[in-house]
Amino acid sequence: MTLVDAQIQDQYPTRVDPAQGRGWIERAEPTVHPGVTEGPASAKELTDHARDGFHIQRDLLSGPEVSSTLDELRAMVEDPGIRADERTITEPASDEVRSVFDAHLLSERIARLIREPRILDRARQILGSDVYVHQSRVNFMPGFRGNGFYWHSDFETWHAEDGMPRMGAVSLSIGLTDNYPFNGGLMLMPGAHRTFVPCLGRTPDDNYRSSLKAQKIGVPQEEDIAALAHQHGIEQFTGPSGSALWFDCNSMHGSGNNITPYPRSNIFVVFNSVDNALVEPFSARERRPGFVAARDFTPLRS
Ligand code: 6CS
Ligand code: FE
Repeated sequence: MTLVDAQIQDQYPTRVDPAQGRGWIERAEPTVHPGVTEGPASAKELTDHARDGFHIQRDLLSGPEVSSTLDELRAMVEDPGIRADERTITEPASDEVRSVFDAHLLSERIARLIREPRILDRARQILGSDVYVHQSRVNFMPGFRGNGFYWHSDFETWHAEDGMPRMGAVSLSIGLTDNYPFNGGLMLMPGAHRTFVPCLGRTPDDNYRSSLKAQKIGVPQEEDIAALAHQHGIEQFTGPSGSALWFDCNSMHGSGNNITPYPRSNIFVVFNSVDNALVEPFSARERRPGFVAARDFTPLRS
């Protein structure tokens, strides 16, 4: 096997046939990667992140920063051009906006924010290298009709459908509205990020056109979810707007539907290590479009 073959060897086979079985695979990579010793994250935050696969940052954004960002995004989704754009995903049962992808390209404010040391340098500390944006989105999770996201590992999708070789990415979720236990606050299983759970089912062509509305392929079997929950328990990211959650690409997470009047609108930005650049999908016939899986690996600079 050449070095190249070794580099693109599939360490995490998924979307397998039931007959192949789907034994759990132990994570090969560290969660906090070595390589960058300086940055805004404290030793305790990094220890917590390594242990649980996530850590919470209170008051990442100030009140004025939250309100000005939310106002800009709410105005943006009123624009008919944005509503018609393929990067805008509506809820399955209504035409409410569920997500807008490429938020860091559509919003100058978000473009500047993610380059600030308080965010960029924390991502570099966790990933141990220069980073680039793999994907960004605003999940609006509107009141009354905001559908949740079933249990899943983002990495399972990014590996299978985007060709992300290893677990070298981290997501940042920033609350633009208050995140409550009852309005779709993100649930995570602390420590489950150290286990890769292969999923069943072949990836249909253009899967993203439906999976971003409601994911059917690439979700674990119920017995896997139950076993992980019994082993690790379930915690929830809640807090006032401006709070932020950093979570590992392989965190098992999900959120419930929002039937309350209170929207749970969060910005999500996925940082990938420049040493973990995408290759070809490991379990899909075609690449996904750039707005869900960037192919420009230029390091992000302040
Ligand atoms: O397919 C994706 O990339 C998206 N799907 C989910 C359920 N979470 C991560 C990401 O936004
Ligand atoms: Fe996700």
